Amino acid sequence: LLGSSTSRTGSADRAAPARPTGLSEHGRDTAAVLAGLDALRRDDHDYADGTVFNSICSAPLPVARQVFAQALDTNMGDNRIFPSLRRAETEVTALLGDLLGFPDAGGVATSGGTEANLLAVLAALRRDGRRARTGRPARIVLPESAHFSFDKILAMLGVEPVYAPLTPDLRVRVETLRSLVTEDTALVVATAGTSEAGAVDDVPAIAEHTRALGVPLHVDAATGGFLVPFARDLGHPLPPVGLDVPGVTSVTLDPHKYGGAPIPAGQLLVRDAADLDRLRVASHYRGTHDHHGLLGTRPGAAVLATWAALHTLGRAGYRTLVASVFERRELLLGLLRGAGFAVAPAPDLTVVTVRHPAPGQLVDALERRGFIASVARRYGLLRLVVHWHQSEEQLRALVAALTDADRE
Ligand code: 0PR
Repeated sequence: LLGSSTSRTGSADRAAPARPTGLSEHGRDTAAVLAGLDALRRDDHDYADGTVFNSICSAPLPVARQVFAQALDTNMGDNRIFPSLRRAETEVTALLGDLLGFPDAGGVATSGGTEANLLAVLAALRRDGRRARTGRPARIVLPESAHFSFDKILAMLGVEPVYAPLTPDLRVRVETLRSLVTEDTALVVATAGTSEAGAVDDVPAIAEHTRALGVPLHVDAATGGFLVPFARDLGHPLPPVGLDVPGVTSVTLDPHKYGGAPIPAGQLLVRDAADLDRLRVASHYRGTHDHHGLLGTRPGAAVLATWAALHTLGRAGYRTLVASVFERRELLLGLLRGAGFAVAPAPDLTVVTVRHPAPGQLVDALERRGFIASVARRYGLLRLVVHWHQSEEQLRALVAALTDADRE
């Protein structure tokens, strides 16, 4: 099941980029431009080359790549020129709604998880009549593990965050979170697959409480949206995280992570169509449509490629891919433990964290050996991301390099 490919070594050139001398008067021929581009990209890694162990993104499916390339000129900001895009967005929304347990979901195709999270927060603020009456800043309760997209969003929207602490498993501490939520809370956020550790919050336990108080609950499933449903089918002990959980009002998911679609495909799903109305902005041209997202001109290629990925794989295709990623994870865990590394905690999804006295130095030493790993800075843990671009041989090479780097 695990393919093989060679591993490359040599770390990226960290020298400052050369300063361009300005736009030349006359253009260059295509061959010269492409040669220049090769030089520009000389230090880029390739997901397939066995060096990338820090990325939740991967190469898209071949069909998604093909569709994206063919649809580069399509613009979701104008569905009179491209009526297919509204149909594709509606269909993708229904397919992803079905995946997350609610085929009647409304939704917006976004540019990645950041925009989807932003729209969820904005919809909640507009839903929050109480705040409008009191004039106080809106309060949002979110886990300390929330993705840094929320740092941007809360700053942009002037929202006051209330952070709930984590358990040793790096999931949000449900009892404490529940105690922080009041009827004045504009929104609660839970994460289904934190970017740093892949931890999946106990969404049903949180939702029970928010629902009783009438507070909306957004699940950031950018990382885990395509993993959790299939992992559950495969018998992994994970809670449901989607709109099948009563009380969950919106979900973010990122088809460009484990969905086989290209960057920047992203998606917001909402239970209640009224949330889409809260986001609606009318464009200024007669005959053109309303906008629900942040972007005006937006790439139709991403939604068409997502449509193609979903229809190509079907449930069985995703289940097989997810099984293969979990198989790689088990291999990596065994190799790490065998080499004496302290895995901490047992991972929910595909991010493996390792306790180490100097994770930063270890990552630097690994990079000198050509491998990209990362440090989950807030936890002080070495972070390794498992993805389907890695072969068994490459995972073995990683752990051999880690062992070697650790001796430095
Ligand atoms: N929420 C969660 C839980 C995420 O993991 C991410 C992305 C986002 C929101 C934001 O989504 P967009 O990046 O699509 O706007 N998390 C990745 C991460 O932090 C982003 C990433 C992916 C970074 C690949 C580097 C990389 O190589 O890991």
